[in-house]
Amino acid sequence: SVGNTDSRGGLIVLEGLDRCGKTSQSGKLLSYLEGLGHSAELWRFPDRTTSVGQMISAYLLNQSQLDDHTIHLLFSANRWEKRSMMETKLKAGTTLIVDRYSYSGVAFSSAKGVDVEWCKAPEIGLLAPDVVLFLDIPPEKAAERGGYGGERYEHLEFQKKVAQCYQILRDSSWKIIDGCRGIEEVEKELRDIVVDHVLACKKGKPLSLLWS
Ligand code: 2DT
Repeated sequence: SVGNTDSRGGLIVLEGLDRCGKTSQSGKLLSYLEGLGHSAELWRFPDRTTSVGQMISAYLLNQSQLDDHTIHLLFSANRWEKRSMMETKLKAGTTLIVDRYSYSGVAFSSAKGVDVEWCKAPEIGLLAPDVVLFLDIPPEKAAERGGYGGERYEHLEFQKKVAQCYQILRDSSWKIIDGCRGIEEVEKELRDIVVDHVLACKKGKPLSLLWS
């Protein structure tokens, strides 16, 4: 625990394969929470706006080559550079809806063969999500949805490996959401889960840290 028990915002993370619907659902959750009168912001990782983020973006666009460990640490650094702002916002009562977080970090790097424990180590001490909404969709189905861009990881064979790597990261903060259903049906399920967590945080649920 980082010791704060005052009313705070929730740290809500969406995870899943490319094309699972995370980004659309994140936007919908933001509007929903705002409509209920909650203070909320939409964040995403990688945050490509920082200088570290620009290095990550160039790598994802295949404009640069980096060793697997090096890019892993850049993704992690990109979360660390936002950590204090994250804590400030949460303690000020703002809920953060975060599109990808440390689980993407570990799943994508370990899918390349990097050791899982090694992947987790630089994430230790980041803020732990109050809930991880994992939008579950088979890689083949995600690929059928089309719209894979031309980025580095957007290939079926690699996404299959990522799907396996996500499995071993599941913990008690995860909710597995069937992402194969229609967008409204998924949205409805997410809304209730998120509101429950936002209220629990408001009532004083303490912040905790990764990786535990
Ligand atoms: P999008 O911006 O389209 O989500 O793609 N990734 C992401 C990692 O490999 N490690 C990380 O820590 C994070 C946050 C997932 C970003 C791509 O980068 C991958 C897809």
